Amino acid sequence: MRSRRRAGGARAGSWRAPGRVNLIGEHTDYNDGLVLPYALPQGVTVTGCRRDDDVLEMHSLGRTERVDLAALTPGAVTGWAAYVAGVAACLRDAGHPVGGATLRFASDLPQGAGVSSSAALECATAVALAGLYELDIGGEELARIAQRAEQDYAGVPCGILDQSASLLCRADHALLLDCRTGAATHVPLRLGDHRVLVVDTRAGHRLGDGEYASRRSCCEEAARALGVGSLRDVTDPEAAGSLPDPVMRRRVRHVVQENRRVLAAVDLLRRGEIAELGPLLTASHVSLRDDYEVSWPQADVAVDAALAAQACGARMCGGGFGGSILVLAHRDVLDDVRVAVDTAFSGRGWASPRYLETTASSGAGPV
Ligand code: GAF
Repeated sequence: MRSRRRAGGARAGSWRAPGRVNLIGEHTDYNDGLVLPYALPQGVTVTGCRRDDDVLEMHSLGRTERVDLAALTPGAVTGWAAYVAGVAACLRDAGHPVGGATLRFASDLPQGAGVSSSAALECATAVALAGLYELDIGGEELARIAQRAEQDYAGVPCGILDQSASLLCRADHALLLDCRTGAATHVPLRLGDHRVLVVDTRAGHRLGDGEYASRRSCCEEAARALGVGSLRDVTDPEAAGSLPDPVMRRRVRHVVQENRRVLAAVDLLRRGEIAELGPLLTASHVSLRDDYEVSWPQADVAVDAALAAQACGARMCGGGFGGSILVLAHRDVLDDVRVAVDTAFSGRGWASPRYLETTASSGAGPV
């Protein structure tokens, strides 16, 4: 749908889009399921201005890329610039009259850490171009456009979790998103004396190498075999028992139980029973490790070390195969958790992890 011009747009300005932590609800988004992310204070900032030609000029970390928007097709741009150019192209494909721009990016998000640096780049581009061209486009539509850019221009068949988190989250709240209906509910995140610590395991994280895509296609095949539109329609974990393939059965069991865990987590948050969230997070990790098979050795070791140091719960976060875990712990044991994870890593000769204490921040917008 062609967008309307919005009052207060600018020919130049700065915008910011955050990364995210997904509290719980992993590999559920592309199964029409439930997710519960919140936005990080860290993100991607873009400063930009409109151009009179149809050229997109992109600057980041001393690198410059230029593309002619009229000639842009998937595959024409690669690397980091594909995420940016892809958003411009997908905005235009959706009927939004976006023209040339010069965009300068800066980021304080760790890259490859599984906290959505790609989505933050896409969403920063989306809000910047919408702002520069004075387009009135809602966050849900921008999220779908940014998702399309990642799928078509970066080749990752991702769900809608990361882009929605970056665009729709609110400060001090987690976002309960129903990925089937798009219904977004902001759930107050009052952790009291507890903290969520992100531990970047420094094991590189890439979703474009086929494993993520194969999980998604396995779920789609399972839904077809079970005669449902998506795995969201499967509410009884035992229903998967009719599937002949044991791997597929395990994948389905993860998705069905993870959706239930999201709802249970929301209940606990609303009741202020924060420590009780811990076992749900750990159960999510075990399921992602054993049933969905997307965990990696550093994540498993970090989760075990955190739990041994009296964390309430811990789980891998994001798509998997590298990246970060999140740990829910009372603030009094945070130092013990760090020491326990550091010790476990150094004992194995692994690089020291990086730690990020998180707070729930607001979604993308003008700076
Ligand atoms: C990645 C994807 F981009 C998301 O869409 C989601 O599927 C996530 O992995 C797993 O929950 O971040």
